[in-house]
Amino acid sequence: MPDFVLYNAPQSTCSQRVRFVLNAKGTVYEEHKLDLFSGDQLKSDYLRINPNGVVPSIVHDGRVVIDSSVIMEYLDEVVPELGAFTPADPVERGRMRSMMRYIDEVPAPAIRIPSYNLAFLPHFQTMSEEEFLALADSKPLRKEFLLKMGRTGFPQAEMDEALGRLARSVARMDDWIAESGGPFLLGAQITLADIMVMPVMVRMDDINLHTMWADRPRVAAWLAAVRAHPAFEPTYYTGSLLTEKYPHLAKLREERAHNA
Ligand SMILES: N[C@@H](CCC(=O)N[C@@H](CS)C(=O)NCC(=O)O)C(=O)O
Repeated sequence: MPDFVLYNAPQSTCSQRVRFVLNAKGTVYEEHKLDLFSGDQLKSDYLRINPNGVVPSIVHDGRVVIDSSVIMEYLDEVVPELGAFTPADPVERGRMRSMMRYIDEVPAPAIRIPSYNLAFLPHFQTMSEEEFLALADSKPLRKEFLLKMGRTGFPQAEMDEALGRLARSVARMDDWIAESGGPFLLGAQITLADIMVMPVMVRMDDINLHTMWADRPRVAAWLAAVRAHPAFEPTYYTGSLLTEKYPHLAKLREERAHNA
């Protein structure tokens, strides 16, 4: 059995961060794919690993580490010989960590709103009100989030607010790249900060929000550089994108390609 066991979900943006680090380091790991719509993350066996009832979680030599950004830092510490994603200079390291905090504060929660409204909502609409309330109640971390969405989706005001936060995040990334000289957020080397925000940007691209960086060539070049990393493809295996699962989103994307 490999030393690392990853519990995750193909389309989960938090899981994609961790898969990228594992793949980039060439780490051998056993992958467990949880079906988040069937509630695998809320089963008692899994709650013993991660009491927050979310993915990802990693078990290393029988010991559990949870929360994607913590797992990324942990992996970079325990597998340092296979490519470091953390700058050696303490000031740069601090800079990377403040970017990571910003990413978890602003764009990472914001992308959930369009993701749920555009892709996941129909799943909840098939439930009765009682089933939906019971499901929300069973979620240790996301009860209020789900109740706010309800079975009609987040209201337009909430959607606009999320899109505003995403646009501000893209502008912030553009500033960081300009300051560092790129192509990555902190300069020539890809760091954990890039990997943190990668799934948000890939998701935005997937759901046609790429227009937010249409006039920001530095951000477009950043995304191209991340996609060119050898860890990108194995991380985004088939089934990792929303357009690969939801035909109505795929159709929008095809129209986009057609009009380009
Ligand atoms: N802060 C946590 C958040 C994890 C999280 O929200 N995971 C989502 C998928 S990206 C999840 O498991 N959702 C399941 C649910 O809402 O029931 C992390 O970064 O690991």
